[in-house]
Amino acid sequence: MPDPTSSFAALQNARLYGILDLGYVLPAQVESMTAALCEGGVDLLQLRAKKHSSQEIEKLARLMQPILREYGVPLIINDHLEVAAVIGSEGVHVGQDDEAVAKARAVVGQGTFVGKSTHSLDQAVAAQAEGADYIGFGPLYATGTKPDYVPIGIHDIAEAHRLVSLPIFCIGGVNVSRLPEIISAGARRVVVVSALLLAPDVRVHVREIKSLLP
Ligand code: 3NM
Repeated sequence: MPDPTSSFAALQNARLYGILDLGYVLPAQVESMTAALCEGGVDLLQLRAKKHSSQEIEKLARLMQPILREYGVPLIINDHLEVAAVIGSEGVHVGQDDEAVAKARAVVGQGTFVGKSTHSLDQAVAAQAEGADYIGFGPLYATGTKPDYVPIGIHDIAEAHRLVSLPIFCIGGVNVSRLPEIISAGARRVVVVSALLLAPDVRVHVREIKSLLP
């Protein structure tokens, strides 16, 4: 079982949240990619797999766990609440269903943190009221990782931080060249997916993004 005190503390301190998305990474590369992201210095890592079975996700998550534990990086499972519960991941992430946070908590228990995707200020405030432990806020820009989502831009980032006291992870099209404007708009924490996973040298790229964050 994860130590909830240290994983909740890691969440509070996190600046760079990586997602190992199986749309970009082959199952055979999951361990080496996890190690590269950790060596570079991601603070949190989610496993996201939209087209894989629960059994496959569980198997891959179990391969990631020893590597993540070595680096003290919490593992967050996207959507698959039962997998999160069975493997004892530190966190779980859910989408915009009503009651998503309560449902997730009922399955994973109090020791696992629950994050929720939000796509507007109203949704951000609602997610806090619903009891989420952190929120994703985006997509800031159009992104091939979630092509059917309309970008919300960067103008509401500062207001989101005024309205919501939870950790807010800005997401969607975040990359090195956009980071300065995202940070100027008020972001303190980001999620980066394709820009990290497709980087020629993942470790170097993680370090570069971390060095640019406040
Ligand atoms: N969720 P990239 S945007 C998984 O807005 C995800 O909730 C989003 O990938 C949201 O860094 C997104 O490659 C994709 O743009 C982020």
